Amino acid sequence: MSRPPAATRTVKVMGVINVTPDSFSDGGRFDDLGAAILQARRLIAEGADRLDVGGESTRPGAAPVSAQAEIDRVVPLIRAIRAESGIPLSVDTMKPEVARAAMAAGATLWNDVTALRHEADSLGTAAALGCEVVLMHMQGEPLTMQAEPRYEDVVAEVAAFLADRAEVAMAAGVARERIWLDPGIGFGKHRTRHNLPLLAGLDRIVALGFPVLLGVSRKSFIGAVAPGAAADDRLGGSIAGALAGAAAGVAMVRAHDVRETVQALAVWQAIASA
Ligand code: HH2
Repeated sequence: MSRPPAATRTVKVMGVINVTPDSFSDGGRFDDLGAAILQARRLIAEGADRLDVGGESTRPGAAPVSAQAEIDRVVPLIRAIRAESGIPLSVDTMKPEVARAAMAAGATLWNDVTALRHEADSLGTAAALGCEVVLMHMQGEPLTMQAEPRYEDVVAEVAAFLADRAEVAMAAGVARERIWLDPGIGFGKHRTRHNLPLLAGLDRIVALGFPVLLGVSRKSFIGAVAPGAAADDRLGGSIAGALAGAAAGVAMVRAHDVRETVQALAVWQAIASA
């Protein structure tokens, strides 16, 4: 196995908490504040480097949520975690209003699956907040993105999109060192024809020169490769995807199963640097 450069050997883990009734794998499990706080404590104890709090599902067909309803879901949890832990927190939202409320409550990273395209003031809000941002690739809109995604060369197109969004964000005043890129596995991509080549070509996204966040946890491409594996039965495939990301040099993986992901990455890293 090739030895990864020192700067890319320590892959961080972002634990996911969805305070939603309908997220594709953990919907309804943490939409009660008490259950969400317990889950946050658990993910921190399991070794999460960051936590990502979401109040709206992005799965195809998920019901849209108003900004106020989203704020009511995520802000109490962000406040509660902030009161007892210094772990960096992000908010998974497309809405500038929600990002503003989350940052005021103690989050420092805006994870936007639309790469700051959802609303006219998304870019200006990110610049004014001075927060870190995740710019993620998605073809189409969450509701319809899986209808008929098309690419000539998925890796080249995703890389070009992310490079362009980083330029646009910097031109709007977002500092270069606050930008993360994410290829958006499962967002407007055919389960195998697009997600697998994109995962195989992750090094070309890493080569853009920004830290890369990768979300493969429990996603449907795993169920396509391993038929019959339901969303809560995809741990092995999720870890395989995380390790493929680590080998390509991603900086962080987004995971529901933090304990197992941290362990897999630690062993991979120990082997890679032996
Ligand atoms: N995937 C999901 C949600 N947010 N954000 C980034 N940056 N990258 C991802 O791959 C990503 C993301 C989908 O997973 P989940 O949050 O579990 O489900 P849902 O959107 O249904 O709440």
